[in-house]
Amino acid sequence: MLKKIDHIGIAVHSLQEVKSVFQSVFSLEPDYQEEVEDQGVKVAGFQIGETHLEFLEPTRADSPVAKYLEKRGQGIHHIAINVDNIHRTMEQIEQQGLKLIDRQPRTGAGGKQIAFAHPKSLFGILLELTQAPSE
Ligand code: CMX
Repeated sequence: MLKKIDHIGIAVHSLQEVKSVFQSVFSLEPDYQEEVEDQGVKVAGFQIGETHLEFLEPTRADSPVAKYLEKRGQGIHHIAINVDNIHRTMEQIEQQGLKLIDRQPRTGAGGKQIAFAHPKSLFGILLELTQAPSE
């Protein structure tokens, strides 16, 4: 059901600051950057081996990431796991008692289909399911 960790999402105040630190400390540039308007964030992803660290900066005050930063400060916001069939996985995890935030998948960074499960139903982890556009 779960294929691999697609990315770890990290809430930050400034992507510019992250890019500057990653460039000077690790000589790393982001391999994707985009705005996901639906989620109220700008993201920058750095490849680390087979996965990514994805930094998220809010673009509006009412976005989930802005609320998270205000309440908990910068840090790990979610873990995204790649699945073969997002609809089927959503159905299965809901049947097993997890609380879905999204009733239907939405479009996230890179055109992936994404859906979230509530951290209160999974040991405090905000889980993002992702399915690549071609899958
Ligand atoms: N990880 C762990 N716990 C979290 C959390 C997170 N990311 N976000 C909120 N919580 C906890 C809060 O600390 C709070 O706990 P307490 O009641 O113990 O204080 C509880 O969940 C409720 O938090 P809240 O601040 O009242 O927030 P909401 O219930 O309004 O929203 C959530 C929480 C998860 C439903 C909302 O953030 C959401 O819908 N997230 C999914 C969408 C999203 O995060 N998009 C950004 C990423 C976009 C992308 O990757 O493209």
